[in-house]
Amino acid sequence: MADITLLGVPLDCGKARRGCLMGPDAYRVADLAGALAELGHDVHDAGNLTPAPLRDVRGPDHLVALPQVVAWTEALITWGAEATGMPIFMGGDHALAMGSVAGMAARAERRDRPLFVLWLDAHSDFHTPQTTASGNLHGCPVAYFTGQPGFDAFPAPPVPVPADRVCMIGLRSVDPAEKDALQSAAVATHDMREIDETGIARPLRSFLAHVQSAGGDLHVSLDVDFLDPAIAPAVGTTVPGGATFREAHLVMEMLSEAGVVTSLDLVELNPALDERGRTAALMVDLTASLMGRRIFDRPTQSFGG
Ligand code: HAR
Ligand code: MN
Ligand code: MN
Ligand code: MN
Repeated sequence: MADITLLGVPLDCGKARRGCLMGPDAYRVADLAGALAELGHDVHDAGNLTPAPLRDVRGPDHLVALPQVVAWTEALITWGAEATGMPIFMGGDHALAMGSVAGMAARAERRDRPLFVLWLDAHSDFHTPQTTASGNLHGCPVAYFTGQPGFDAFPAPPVPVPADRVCMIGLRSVDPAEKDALQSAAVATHDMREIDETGIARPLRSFLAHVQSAGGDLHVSLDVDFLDPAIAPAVGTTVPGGATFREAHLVMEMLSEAGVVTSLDLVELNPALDERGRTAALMVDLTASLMGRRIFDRPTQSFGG
């Protein structure tokens, strides 16, 4: 059983529309801790993280809340590098993944293991401060933690994650600049057209086999908008054509069976946009599936063969 730490990260400045700061409490109200404890895990709620003190940082003028996002990133890297067990980062918007992933990469290096990242999102979040048109830093975390240039205002990621250790599934909103950058980067990108043609299990299975054979740690970053808006309305950036209830559960069950997941982000939940808490409840159920909830037990799967 896992030693799970829930960390609230009420970061709400990665974009203009407010509400994600209520995310951590929505997960508490939906009893994420109870759902995981019921599966036999040892669960601790570490409360909410506090950002580092604001510094006078410079960057392109159109960036939204740059000093604040830098301050959160610093606090997350410090917290994550020392974390033990299985951290679950309860967001907060996706700008938190700059610090959560950079922190987990620092921790993985200390454990002498390579860190891999599974990015479950409608968006590739691969902008740099120079390419983002919106100025919203929640659209930039993957470029940051893979060590792309242009993040001078930020602390350098202690251990950049090589792009070829990142796998994105669920893509259906990729800006032209991101598309160009992804074409020359080694990130594995699986868009919804591919999922429709081949199914969601195929790219996931091959990525998990790769993580297993490398003896890696796996960080999963789950953006609410990975899911179809019909089942997950509580997000500011809904994009039609997302993962179904069944696809999302299958992903979580395969992740659980692979036994390689060592940390998780739950991001972009905006409780002000939810309908009677159903998106929060779905995210809790998906996390429970990731942590071992099953209909029936199956023989442990080997993704190597
Ligand atoms: N690509 C767009 C931008 O940079 C939208 C980014 C939206 N990102 C998230 N997280 N909601 O995936 O503004
Ligand atoms: Mn414990
Ligand atoms: Mn995202
Ligand atoms: Mn998204």
